[in-house]
Amino acid sequence: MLAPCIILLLVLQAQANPNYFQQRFAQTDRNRDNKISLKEYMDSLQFYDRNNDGRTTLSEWVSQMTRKANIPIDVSSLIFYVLDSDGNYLLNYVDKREVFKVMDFNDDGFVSREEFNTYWEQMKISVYRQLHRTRRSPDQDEVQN
Ligand SMILES: [Ca+2]
Ligand SMILES: [Ca+2]
Ligand SMILES: [Ca+2]
Repeated sequence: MLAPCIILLLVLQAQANPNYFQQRFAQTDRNRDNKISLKEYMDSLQFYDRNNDGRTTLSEWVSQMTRKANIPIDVSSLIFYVLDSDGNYLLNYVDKREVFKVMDFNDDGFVSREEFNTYWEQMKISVYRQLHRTRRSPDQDEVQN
């Protein structure tokens, strides 16, 4: 039988806009060479930063993720906290640089389409595991056992 967190993940996959991350990759890859440079990735901060102050707040992020990607508020909020590497409740260039380093799995200075997809797949799985853990109450555990 599928683990409950995998079922939750499948529900998310069905709800979420399946083209969203492909669109984000295409929008970020400005020179269309099928890879994202650090500069292209840094410039993409503007996509979520609606008032152009060089940082993305939780509400800017969540409104974009729920409207465009159709990802629920609790999931997009958790993703925000994962991306906020310096923990100041804002997504800024410091956080983007950290994310870029993680995304660039083979360390060649560029994020390929495959690396980008792998990163977001792993993100969705880890966020859904966390959500599943917080949602599950002791009573439900007894019923399952
Ligand atoms: Ca590029
Ligand atoms: Ca931050
Ligand atoms: Ca790479």
